[in-house]
Amino acid sequence: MAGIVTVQRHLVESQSLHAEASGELTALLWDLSLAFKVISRAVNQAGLLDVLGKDGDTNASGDTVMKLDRYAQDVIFEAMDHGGHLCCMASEEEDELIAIPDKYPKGKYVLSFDPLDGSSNIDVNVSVGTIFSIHRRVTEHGTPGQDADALQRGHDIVAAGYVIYGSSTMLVYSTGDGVHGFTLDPSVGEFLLSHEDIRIPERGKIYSVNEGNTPWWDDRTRRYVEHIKSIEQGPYKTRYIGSMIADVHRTLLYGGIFLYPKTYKNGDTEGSCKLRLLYEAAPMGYIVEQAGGIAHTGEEKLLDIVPTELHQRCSVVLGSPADVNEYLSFYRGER
Ligand code: P6P
Repeated sequence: MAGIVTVQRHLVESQSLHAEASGELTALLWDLSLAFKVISRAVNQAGLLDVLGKDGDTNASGDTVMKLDRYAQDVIFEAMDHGGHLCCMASEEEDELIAIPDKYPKGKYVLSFDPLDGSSNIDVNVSVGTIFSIHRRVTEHGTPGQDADALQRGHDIVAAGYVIYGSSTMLVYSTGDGVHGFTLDPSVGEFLLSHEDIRIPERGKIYSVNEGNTPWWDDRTRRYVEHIKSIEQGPYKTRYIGSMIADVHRTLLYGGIFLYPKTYKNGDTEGSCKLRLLYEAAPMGYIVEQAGGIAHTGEEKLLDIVPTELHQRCSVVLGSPADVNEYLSFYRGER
């Protein structure tokens, strides 16, 4: 067993770094890790079980809900509703805040999550994932949670991470002391430490953006992308999976930049965003910044945004410091 570090052991050892830690966050994350194993089993069997195909519903963001989305939502709710660690939850799949049932105690944390991000890719066997972030509640302890508990800045996250259900199932999380990756060993049913203290490279050679939106970007973004595609820049390689956890996970390990800028379609002068702040952009931005990268919207640092709605969207520019700063120099009109 020498050298084998389970996520449980890592959580307990990380907790010991914080004298004030009560162990509640550790227990919360341990409960979450069980939900991830259950979802991993379903995603990996998706081709065999009757869980493919669209459930017909649409979620709060107007996306068609795939059956696995709903399954993942239910698994996380059932794993987290009774432990007494949460006062409420916010999910991509639920229009409103999710209450903790009256019969269970209300805890001091709030969980925001996207149960299965990238789900439009499920039936073509592309990596999908779960994204989560945890804040301390800001309303009266012991009472049912309120929107205010979920509507907090990314800077105030106490823990966040994602699970990527791909060629292997990997949990990547941070509690503020760096970013650590754990790979699920199905033979023992444990997440084992495989990527300790992940640090994003200062600069990469990969850009990740949906260039199908090029006609609707602002000119500065278009000029930046043309710049990194130029011969003198290498040029950069393009990699775009269309599943945020997969594109950001690769950016975290290999470096480079992930962009989902505003689009200006049909006379839209304000610009529209696609990615959701609370349970996509902020947790992924938190992870990237904990690994030494930068998370931005073009206009402001992503983790500074104070959410006003559970499903609000924002533009996303994140990745290696040199790459994000180069994009910002174009976006600010300095180049
Ligand atoms: P597009 C998946 O639906 C998602 O929310 C993210 O995981 C992904 O980065 C993005 O949308 C892909 O959007 O417009 O490029 O298909």
